[in-house]
Amino acid sequence: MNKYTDQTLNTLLSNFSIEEKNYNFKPLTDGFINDTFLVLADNVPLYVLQRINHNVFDNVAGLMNNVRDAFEHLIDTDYQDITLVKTHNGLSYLSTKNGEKAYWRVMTYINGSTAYNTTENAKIAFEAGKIISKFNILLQKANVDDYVDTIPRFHDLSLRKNQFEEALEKSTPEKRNTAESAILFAHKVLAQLSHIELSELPIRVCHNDTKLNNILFSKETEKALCLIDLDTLMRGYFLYDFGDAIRTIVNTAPEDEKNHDKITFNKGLLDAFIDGLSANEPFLSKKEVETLAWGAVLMPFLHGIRALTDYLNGNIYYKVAYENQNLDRSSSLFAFTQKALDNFTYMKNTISEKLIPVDIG
Ligand code: GN1
Ligand code: MG
Repeated sequence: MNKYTDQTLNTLLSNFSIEEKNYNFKPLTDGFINDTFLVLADNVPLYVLQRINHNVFDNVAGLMNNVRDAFEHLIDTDYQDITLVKTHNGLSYLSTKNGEKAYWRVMTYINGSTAYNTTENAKIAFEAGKIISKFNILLQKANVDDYVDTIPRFHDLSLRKNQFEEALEKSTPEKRNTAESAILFAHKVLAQLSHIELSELPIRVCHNDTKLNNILFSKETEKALCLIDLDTLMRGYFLYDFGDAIRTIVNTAPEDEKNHDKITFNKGLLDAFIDGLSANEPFLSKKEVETLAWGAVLMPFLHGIRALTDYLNGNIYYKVAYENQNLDRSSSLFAFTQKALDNFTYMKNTISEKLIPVDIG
């Protein structure tokens, strides 16, 4: 991240339609994929400048087109909008070629907003549910065929299984030994999940990365304002958005928590989140409501197996802060997957009590 000086970043910004001045930059280091900077003038945060990782997202033009289209639908009194700042050429991103190729975009920053990595607060859980249902309801008006798959088969379990088996085969005996219990767990759950039937679920434009820290909240009122990080916005099933939220809200510990005693399946937070989902008009089909609980098993498991695969591959996909971080993340995500399985009946009952299905033809 330190590879960019303020001067380099100011030069990049001069390509965008914002006032020319000497901005300051604060790296935001929570993401695993892109490089992100808060842009400040006189200590006031004004914009977010981001370098899109084109090794992960190889169709940047398609990705930015998805985001532009979605922003046109995400307009509502209960949804705060973010604007893409155009370049002087009228484009929604800048591509640079001097030396290494890179893609940059600038978005407006919502002052007074904040994000949480974890929460113990039922109001935050409720608000998260409410904004996620609002987001999915607003995007029902979008045409799924206008959206490209920014990462094809992103949440496809059979793809992730193949990538895992391949990494396992190529990995060293030492790594396999260190990761032994995670590998055993992966095989066990892969067998259990193979029967989930997704084919009758409607395909929606989903966020596909609705972890809690991708939701902005008002610092003052704790109301959820909007979702951020729309890079994986593409076709998907609602249970993906459900499961990613559950794994980061109902578990009050961080994603890479090493002490598994701290990993929770907090029923109060689950109830509050589902109450939030139902605070907007009903929008889920009968089949979606019936299969929703699987999302809370599938998503932590998918992220866990991806992290495990990356550990076995030698950390080539996610940025890691230390050698075994991917393994710690996978073990922790698997511990939560087990808790979701243990609480499956409770989840199913709560969902069917609180979420009224609709006919969506
Ligand atoms: C990655 O970089 P970030 O935090 O937006 C990953 C998500 C995971 C997340 C954390 C494109 O997202 O799927 O939820 O790490 N994004 C991609 O596990 O792989
Ligand atoms: Mg993301």
